[in-house]
Amino acid sequence: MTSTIPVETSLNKFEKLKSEKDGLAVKAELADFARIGWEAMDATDRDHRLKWMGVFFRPVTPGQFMVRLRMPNGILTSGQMRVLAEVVQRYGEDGSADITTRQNIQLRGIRLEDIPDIFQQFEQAGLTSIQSGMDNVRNITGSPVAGIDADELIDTRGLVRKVQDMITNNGEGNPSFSNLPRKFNIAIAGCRDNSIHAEINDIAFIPAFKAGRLGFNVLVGGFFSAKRCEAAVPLNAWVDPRDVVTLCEAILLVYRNSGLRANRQKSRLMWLIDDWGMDKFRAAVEQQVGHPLTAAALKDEILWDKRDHIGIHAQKQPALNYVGLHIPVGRLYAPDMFDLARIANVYGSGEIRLTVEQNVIIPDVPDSRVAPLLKEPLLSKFSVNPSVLMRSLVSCTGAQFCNFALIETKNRAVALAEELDAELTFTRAVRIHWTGCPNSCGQPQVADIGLMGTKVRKDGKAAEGVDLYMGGKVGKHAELGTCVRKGIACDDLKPVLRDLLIEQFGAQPKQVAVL
Ligand code: SRM
Ligand code: SF4
Repeated sequence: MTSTIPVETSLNKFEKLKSEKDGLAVKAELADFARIGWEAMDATDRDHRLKWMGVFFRPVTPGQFMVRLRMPNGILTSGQMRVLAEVVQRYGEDGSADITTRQNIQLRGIRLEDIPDIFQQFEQAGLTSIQSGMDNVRNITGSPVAGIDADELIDTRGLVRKVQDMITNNGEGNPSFSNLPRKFNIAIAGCRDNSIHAEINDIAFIPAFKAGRLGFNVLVGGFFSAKRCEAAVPLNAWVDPRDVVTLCEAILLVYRNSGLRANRQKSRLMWLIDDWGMDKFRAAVEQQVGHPLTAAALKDEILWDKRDHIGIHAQKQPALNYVGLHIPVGRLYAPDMFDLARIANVYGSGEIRLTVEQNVIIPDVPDSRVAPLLKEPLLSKFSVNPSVLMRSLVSCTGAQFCNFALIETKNRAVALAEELDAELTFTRAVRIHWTGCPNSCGQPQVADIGLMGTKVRKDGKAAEGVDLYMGGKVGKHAELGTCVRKGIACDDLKPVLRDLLIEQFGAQPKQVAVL
């Protein structure tokens, strides 16, 4: 495949750095970087190109890098989890990792000098972090209960893996897709509840029947950014599962070759679709595929409300269950990771799955092993039955590690959810998502209550605050929420949320016993 990336006369900083040296070129230089150390490195290699290897310089903690893996369909083995646990325990500054909003894992506090060793261990374990940052395709999400859900329509596991292998050249790194105009997200939904927020991806595959055959309707252009947020729109195409890889490749090539590159705020796929109109975009994809696309099925099969997969659920395989564990805001420490690996081995088949709500699923637990699993001490930390607000809580990284952050998120999110759970009773789920800045990594637009970090003035001083989003709907008829109130100081947030929960979500204050 040849690269035909257009050369523009005035390149922005990122297009310039990519045209000077491909991001993947740093792969061959990792040993050198490790030897000379981060302070002596070329700043562009360190701050940007390393992200092509999934290695993120953290200005908040200079010298302690973040490593973002790829977890196709959010699935890993207990052996892989153990390798990740060993890495954060041995090489990580505070031995922690995070489950991300793309069913993925990021390791914290990693030193550059350890990267060659760590990558060797990844390779032996069948793990990769390649092309997981900057202008590459992010972790590809798929139904978290693929292959074990009794009601699933299409098992997404193999498809997600094949798309990842195509994009990354089986994990070796693929220069054909290492210089996209911007980041790119792909999701493949195989169940009836759209448990991966397909609609917020640049390409989304949604199960649909066409002439009695089961395949996917295709949506394109969904994205969030500080400038604009859009749900994906229909491409008016239906594909057989066997054609998913080819269609992804074709759309990526159209985007790579024709996507807008002048302004990074206007470079995501939707901006190209707007520029061209859907008919021209679809025709370009058809030309790239080499044949006409089949028109979309009139209706898709997303008919259910979204499930969160927490708790104990019967699998499609008789006498087996999957057990969803709630991981508060996705934060894991090395001992937790070792324990999760052990639990997956002792009670399940050794497989571990991740959800976009930053939680874990242990599949293949026989009926007779459920009760002993529930007695495991780890389950007092990672509950199968968390309190209502904690259960649906999602948070991006925030100020602890992210230099874009306008506020601290994860600790604040947990503290507030715990306090409000202690004070209120609920008759329904309420999904609260926190995100530290307008980049929206914590997806506040899909939440019942979304909280986006901002700066406010309180008592004449600058303070941390949030903009309030509401109206996000997930599952069938998914819709994006919008900002309904701006600039609430974090110190004033609790009573605001309490009133909102009582007035709009039917929460009731708990009765306090009078003695
Ligand atoms: Fe994100 C940039 C973290 C999901 C939109 N995101 C970043 C960076 C890399 C910024 C940086 O260099 O510090 C953050 C790293 C912080 C850190 O140390 O962890 C970061 N994004 C995350 C994660 C870890 C949030 C989380 O706590 O789960 C998620 C990692 C997913 C993964 O495994 O790959 C994450 N980011 C998302 C999502 C949600 C999603 O994909 O469903 C979005 C919105 C959807 C989208 O992209 O359309 C998202 N992240 C962004 C953006 C805005 C993109 C844009 O087009 O403008 C940025 C900024 C950028 O790319 O310039 C960004
Ligand atoms: Fe960082 Fe902002 Fe993304 Fe949160 S939303 S991880 S603060 S870039």
